[in-house]
Amino acid sequence: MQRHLITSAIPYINGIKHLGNLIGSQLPADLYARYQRARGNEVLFLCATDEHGTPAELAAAKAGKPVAEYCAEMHAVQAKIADGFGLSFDHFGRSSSPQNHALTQHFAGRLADAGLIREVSEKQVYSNADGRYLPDRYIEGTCPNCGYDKARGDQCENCTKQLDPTDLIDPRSAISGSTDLEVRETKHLYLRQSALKDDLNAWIDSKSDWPVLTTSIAKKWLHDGDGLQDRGITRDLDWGIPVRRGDDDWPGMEGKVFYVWFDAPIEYIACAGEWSDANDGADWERWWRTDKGAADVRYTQFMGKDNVPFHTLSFPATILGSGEPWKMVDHLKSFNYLNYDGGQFSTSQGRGVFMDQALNILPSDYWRWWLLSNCPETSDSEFTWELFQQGVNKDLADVLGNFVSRVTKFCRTKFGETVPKGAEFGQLETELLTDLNARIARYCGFMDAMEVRKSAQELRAIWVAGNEYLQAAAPWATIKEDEAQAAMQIRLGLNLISLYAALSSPFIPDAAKALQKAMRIDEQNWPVDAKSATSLLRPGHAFSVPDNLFAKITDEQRENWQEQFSGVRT
Ligand code: B3M
Ligand code: ZN
Repeated sequence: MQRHLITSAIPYINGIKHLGNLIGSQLPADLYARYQRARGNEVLFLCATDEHGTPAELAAAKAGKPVAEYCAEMHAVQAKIADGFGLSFDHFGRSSSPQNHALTQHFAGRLADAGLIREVSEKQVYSNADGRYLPDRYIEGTCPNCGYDKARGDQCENCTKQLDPTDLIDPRSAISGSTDLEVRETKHLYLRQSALKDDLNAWIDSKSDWPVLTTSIAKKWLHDGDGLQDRGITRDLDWGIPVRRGDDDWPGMEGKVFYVWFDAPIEYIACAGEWSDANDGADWERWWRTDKGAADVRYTQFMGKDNVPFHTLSFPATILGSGEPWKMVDHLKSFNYLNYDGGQFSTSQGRGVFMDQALNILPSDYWRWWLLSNCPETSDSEFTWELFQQGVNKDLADVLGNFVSRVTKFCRTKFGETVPKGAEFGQLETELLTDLNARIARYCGFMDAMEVRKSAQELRAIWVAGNEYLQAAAPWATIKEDEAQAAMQIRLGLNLISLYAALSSPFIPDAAKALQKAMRIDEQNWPVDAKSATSLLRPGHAFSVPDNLFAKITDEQRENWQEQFSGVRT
């Protein structure tokens, strides 16, 4: 049995995420977690809300609430929506947890002891109009690297370069748009990433199986220009984790907090501590400490491409620099962007479909299937209502749903609601099972490799194979001449439904459960061999005809949604 530690990038607390965020990390992470569990492996799947930083402060102010209260409320909202999408986290934590406070301060102390932190007196942008320092992403301006004119103070979205606010050309306040900015002197802590450059380089070189998208981004920031830059890890904000050196005060750092990107990845670890506290003190160190059993854990991270530098450089620098035996990521799966109807999904502009809205109009499996089978894996991809309608109607309704409905209804009419016995499998059946065996092996190979789109294609092909068999076998014609033959064909059809339930469960867990319920299957092993998997339901086994699995999206619905989601969310 393998052990899989799986984390998804932790979503910012300030508002409900859109479908682009969902498919960029949480949903594919869930697919992988469900698959690994179904294969009988031990999984710890963690996610959390990312609660610190200026965005949280500003969103709370806008909502007219104290920031701690705002975060607690939004955490509950996000947890409920995640549940609605079937995201099967073992724990959905909070980066503001006491566990993360302690662990973040611990790491800072270790890094300081190792001589990897230096104090820098620096100039920082103060906005007179806003009456506050403007950190990171609340300063906008032109990227000094690529010239993009909406670069943020922490990172350029266009070229992914990590930036400091003072790097921006023609800076303005993203809060008020004011250019009445002045530079003031303040003291901050810097993590000496440059001192860890060789260690990081060697570590990245040891990851020969990483996707090119991941390593190329990491290598770029390791070697381009002046190479890896030291990073400021503190901020002048009220809300956040107070700067302390382990359990001790940090003289000169009073009133400052750690930078959100310093504490957010540490929450991956702290979240396991939260999980432990919520589960009778379960042993979390066996997942995270290589000296305490985590050496044989396989750790996979999921994230959007803009998060890659933080996960390949900054967070590993924190861990390596601590000199402690923490588990480091084995495989890092990153995604491109999903666009919305010819533009970008945008939280700040309220553009696109947001997770709560999606669940209000259709059950989660419709979204899960479409998003996963069209995920922005090797390049950006595009959500349009036409594509969504086509994908859902063809794959889910016409192929899978139709197969289930035809087989179960035909059986009910001709043989009643139990699996009929009939003849032995003939040549057509043997051929189908051989084909399915090859396809199942391919499907598992793609799932193991986290090739999301290829997995979806193979699963669809497995559904199609059932339909083609049914078409060729034509039990509705066979029955007129040879009832035993038709009974055998339908027995196979019913067993294919059970096979589909198991294989489809990582993608469409609710539909899979509905199929298992209709087929009266309590427990099911992952099918590796089509022949034995299709003899699970024995003759005489009772079943019921499931309700219509998937309703087709009508043109009228599509047009209405197109209209409804064409504007800006208010
Ligand atoms: N909250 C950004 C994002 O959601 C950030 C990820 C943190 S992962 C440690 O894209
Ligand atoms: Zn740029």
